[in-house]
Amino acid sequence: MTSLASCCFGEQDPQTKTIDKKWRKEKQNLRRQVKILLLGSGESGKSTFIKQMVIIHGPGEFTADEVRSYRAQIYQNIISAMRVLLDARQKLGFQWERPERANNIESITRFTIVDLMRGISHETFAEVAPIVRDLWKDKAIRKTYDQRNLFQISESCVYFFEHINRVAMPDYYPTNRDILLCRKATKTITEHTFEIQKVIMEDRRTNRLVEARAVFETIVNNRAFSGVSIILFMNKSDLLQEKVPKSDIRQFFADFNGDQYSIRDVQFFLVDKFEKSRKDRTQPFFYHFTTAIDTENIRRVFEDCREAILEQNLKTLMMQ
Ligand SMILES: Nc1nc2c(ncn2[C@@H]2O[C@H](COP(=O)(O)OP(=O)(O)OP(=O)(O)O)[C@@H](O)[C@H]2O)c(=O)[nH]1
Ligand SMILES: [Mg+2]
Repeated sequence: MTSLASCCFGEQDPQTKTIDKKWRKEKQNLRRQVKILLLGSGESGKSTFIKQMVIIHGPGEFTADEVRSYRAQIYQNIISAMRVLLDARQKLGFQWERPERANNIESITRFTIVDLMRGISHETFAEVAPIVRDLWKDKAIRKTYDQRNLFQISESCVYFFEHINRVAMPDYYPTNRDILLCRKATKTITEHTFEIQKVIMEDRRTNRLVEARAVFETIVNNRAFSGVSIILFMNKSDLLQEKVPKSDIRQFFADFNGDQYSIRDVQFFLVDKFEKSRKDRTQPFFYHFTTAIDTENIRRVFEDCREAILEQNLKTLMMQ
């Protein structure tokens, strides 16, 4: 676009030139700006993706206030997870490997949901950390964890149980990895410089994949999103990789007819399920297998997405 000054008055004065240059740059920036709306079922990794944006495209690290708040949240994550395991062990009726450990459970179960929501101080956490560490050693707790498909638990708890000595130190300062693995449910719709995320109420009785597909189906077929580039992130690929050799997908999807031990077969079967739920198949379909806690993976995926979106926007522009 030419400036008003140059078309009306011929030669530009320096000030107009500067404004003109600034305007062109602004416009270029706007063209490059991509807005992302992250939608997905609860605990699918939306906030984790945003944390990666802070690391990759933002300041690179979290503010001291954020880190402090994550520290308290990590204490909470650890105690809550052990509470869940203790409760599930009892319900499953697994016998303690060392019965004397049963004497210690009260120091964990005494924490009410309200206590946990209010926040755990370092002193309190330091007191219970050795007990958590010891309980995590018991075969009954490990066996309970192996049955986690029967109850709700964040799989990040294993990482924190294994790093509990470091977390319990008085000068503990969460690393980026700790922050990426820390779990805090988002209760609001939040707009960031990078994107908008939305929470959809979870239905805890449904298999998570079935739930995720239902969310996708609603979004992809919604008229509000027609003409918008939709990219499917099949997140938690690392966990799928761990699970495929141990469990049988045919238990959940009877129509699976590939090799149940092949990660690729399982991944593509699942993508296909999502793909087929699209009513309008004329729009291109992009998908990525992601691991939101892995910064390098998200850096690469984000670049690919940006290029794909820009390319598609360009095509749309040329068709207009
Ligand atoms: N192993 C693994 N854990 C992940 C991955 N993505 C997210 N997580 C963990 O899963 C938990 C939930 O992730 P969040 O990012 O809080 O999920 P969310 O979609 O924002 O959930 P809501 O806010 O409840 O809607 C966190 O503890 C993350 O560390 C992944 O790719 N692999
Ligand atoms: Mg969230």
